[in-house]
Amino acid sequence: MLITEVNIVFKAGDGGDGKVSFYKYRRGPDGGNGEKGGSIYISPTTDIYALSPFSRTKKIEAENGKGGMSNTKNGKAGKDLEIKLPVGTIITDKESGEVFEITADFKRFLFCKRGEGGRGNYEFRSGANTTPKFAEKGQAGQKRSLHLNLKLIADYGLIGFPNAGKSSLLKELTSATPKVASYPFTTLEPNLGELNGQIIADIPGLIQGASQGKGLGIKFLKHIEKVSLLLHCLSCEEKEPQKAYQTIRKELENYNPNLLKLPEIILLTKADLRSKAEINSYLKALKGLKKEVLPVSIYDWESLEKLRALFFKHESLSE
Ligand SMILES: Nc1nc2c(ncn2[C@@H]2O[C@H](COP(=O)(O)OP(=O)(O)OP(=O)(O)O)[C@@H](O)[C@H]2O)c(=O)[nH]1
Ligand SMILES: [Mg+2]
Repeated sequence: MLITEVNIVFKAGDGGDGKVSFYKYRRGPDGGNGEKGGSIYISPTTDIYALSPFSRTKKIEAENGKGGMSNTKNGKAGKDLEIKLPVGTIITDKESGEVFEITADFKRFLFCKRGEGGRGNYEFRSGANTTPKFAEKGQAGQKRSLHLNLKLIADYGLIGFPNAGKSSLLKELTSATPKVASYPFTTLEPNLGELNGQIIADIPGLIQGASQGKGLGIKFLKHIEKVSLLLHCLSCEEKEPQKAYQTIRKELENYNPNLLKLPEIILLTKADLRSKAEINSYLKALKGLKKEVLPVSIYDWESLEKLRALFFKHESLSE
């Protein structure tokens, strides 16, 4: 599943404590130094699934440094951690309020600073105090409580009435696993999937009056404002396909007239429910719209191949 939002704590390793210790027979100090902990670095990745491992964990910690030992032996340094975050991630430090955005040209960045090791009592010997009975504590590694929010800019947007088969198509075309059910408003939050490096967004169904706040649709229209292609899903179950199509277009227009300027194709969904002749009469009824119309069915492999081919054509045209 694509994870786009997590709360997590990143913590750099603490430094090891210095040791208080004395040579057995000569009475001088021999406590070694603690070593530094590991720092946490962040860097960008194009893997949009990179937040997924964080959904099962609350804290990511770099190794602590080990404490000093007798015989002036120092501890062992903790290993640094490098965390790759998907391009488009907005990191908010919940305590300081600082915000970082992972862009494609983001350079590897020291994000949580290690704690330095403490000095052992050997380091504190002097003429005035030949037997120091103290050592330094290691410093704490930096800890940050974070909110990570991946804002993907979708390339394709699936829109249409509730129950039109939008989520079913996303499921067939990508590895996303959205909920699909035979009732309206199954999808309550946008689902995202990836096909050939392109992001497809499936948003909750729109209904008449959506632009005035009816149903769930309106607050999700912002996710499709920047797509390069709208996939307008129109079910073969619609009795008046032209009218159904225009209802959705009107809602888009009321929300933001620019949405009407986006390239759009009509997917005549659930084509398996109708005969060839019926599909042809649908195509005829939609001809006046002067839009590309593709009958598709999740049960017809060939129709899905045609849809994939259409995506690839669109991609190569927009490159
Ligand atoms: N026969 C047939 N049924 C389909 C097809 N695609 C989807 N369905 C069914 O139609 C119903 C609705 O599918 P969804 O994919 O949940 O529809 P949706 O557009 O995402 O619906 P909302 O999330 O409510 O907006 C489910 O029962 C699906 O199994 C298809 O190609 N053929
Ligand atoms: Mg859905």
